[in-house]
Amino acid sequence: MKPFESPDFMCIDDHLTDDEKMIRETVRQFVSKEVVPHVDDWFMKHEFPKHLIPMFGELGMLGATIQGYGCAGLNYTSYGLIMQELERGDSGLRSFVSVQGALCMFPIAAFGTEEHKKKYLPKMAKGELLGCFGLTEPDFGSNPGGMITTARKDGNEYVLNGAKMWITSGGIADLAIVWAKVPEDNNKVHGFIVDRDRKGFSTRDIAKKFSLNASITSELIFEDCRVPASQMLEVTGLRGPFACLNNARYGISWGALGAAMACYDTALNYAKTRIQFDKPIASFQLVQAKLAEMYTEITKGQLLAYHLGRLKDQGKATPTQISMAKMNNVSWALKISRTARDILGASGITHEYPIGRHMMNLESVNTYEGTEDIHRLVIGEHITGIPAYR
Ligand code: TGC
Ligand code: FAD
Repeated sequence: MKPFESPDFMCIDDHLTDDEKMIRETVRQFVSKEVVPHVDDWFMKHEFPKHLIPMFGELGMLGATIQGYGCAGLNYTSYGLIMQELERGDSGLRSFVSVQGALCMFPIAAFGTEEHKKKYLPKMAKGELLGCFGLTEPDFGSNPGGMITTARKDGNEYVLNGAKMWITSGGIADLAIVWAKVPEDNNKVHGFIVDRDRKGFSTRDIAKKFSLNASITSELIFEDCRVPASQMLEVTGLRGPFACLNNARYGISWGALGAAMACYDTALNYAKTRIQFDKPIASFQLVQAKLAEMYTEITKGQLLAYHLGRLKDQGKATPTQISMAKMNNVSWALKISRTARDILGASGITHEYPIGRHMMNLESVNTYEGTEDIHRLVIGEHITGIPAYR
């Protein structure tokens, strides 16, 4: 099979540095060799490929943008390219890397003490310690501000009670970044690093998913779980978890392009070789219209992600710009996967091709990290000045 090449209609490659291209190529080869041939099997068996974790570490993918503490200190464009290549393999693997880096290592780096950073980051960068991020609750998804998990102060400890739901990597995590309301601080939201071995902390994996089967999704349960006050992060209010989401959403805007590219590439190759009415179906205008739309939307998504990456590297990217990129690129990736499935006809529903898996994964990606409509409302608020969530 010929090596994968990403579309580059608008010559974005001309603007990438040699280092950025080299990072993309390294991850591309890793995904082609270690992920693509096996991932359908993992997906079918509902298995997360833990054996890849040390390789993620060796390749510098974990906490890739963090400076020092054993992290690669890459720029955000390189990080985006890594996410794109990983998600070409499977959204579940990109999810794992997003959660470890953007949602767990980032808050430790940004809001942790020097002691936290030294204790956790070097091991997390190697994949020796795994993290999960608990914001969503069974009754509070799009509206995390309503959360009912509490962390009551009791002397030099906080006592956590509540549950977090749909938590990526929960079942395998050595630590959880948990967001809870502190009654002694007017119910303001605070973040805690909760080690797996704390008494009163348990997890339960969510089985029988249609989507992200090669990723672990769990419930976190806290029953009078005591954590030392020193495990509290130095940030108050929802801006703490939302700052983490900005980084993860940014990565997803690139990642979704990778899934879209895998579907487009599969559909294009299929259309050129599938004969109906004595001709390749790629020769029919309606099929070409579908391919042209997929190609155009991938190209527009690339421009959005690339420009956002450069803004982020200059410290200029705003949360609303990130919302737009996450919303647009995931929404289009999902539509592209559905169109690709259509081009393959009946073959599109089989596991012989990756499209069905990407399509089902993208349903989750469109929901997590803020649903498509929540991001639409974020943009609506930016335009009108009127928040319309409530
Ligand atoms: P609101 O009153 O607007 O804001 C509260 C405070 O937060 C600040 N803020 C932000 N700060 C940084 N970045 C952002 N993106 C921010 N958005 C808001 C805001 O300035 C304010 O700060 P302060 O200091 O004045 O208090 O909040 P709200 O309660 O009205 O909610 C707004 C809304 C709906 C947009 C927000 O709640 C939202 O984004 N909801 C979606 C929830 C979500 O995305 N959950 C994701 C959970 S994690 C996950 O899905 C991981 S999947 C991982 C994987 O497997 O890849
Ligand atoms: P709801 O908030 O109940 O939304 C249901 C529907 O109502 C959606 O269509 C939504 O757009 C719509 N809706 C809600 N409010 C409004 C409104 N104001 N106006 C218009 N429409 C609205 N969370 C974590 O904290 N950590 C994780 O690691 C994590 N991993 C996940 C992994 C997977 C596989 C999945 C599926 C989810 C994960 N999540 C995680 C949770 C995810 O962030 C939430 O599912 C998401 O925020 C949406 O919440 P919800 O599912 O409760 O849907």
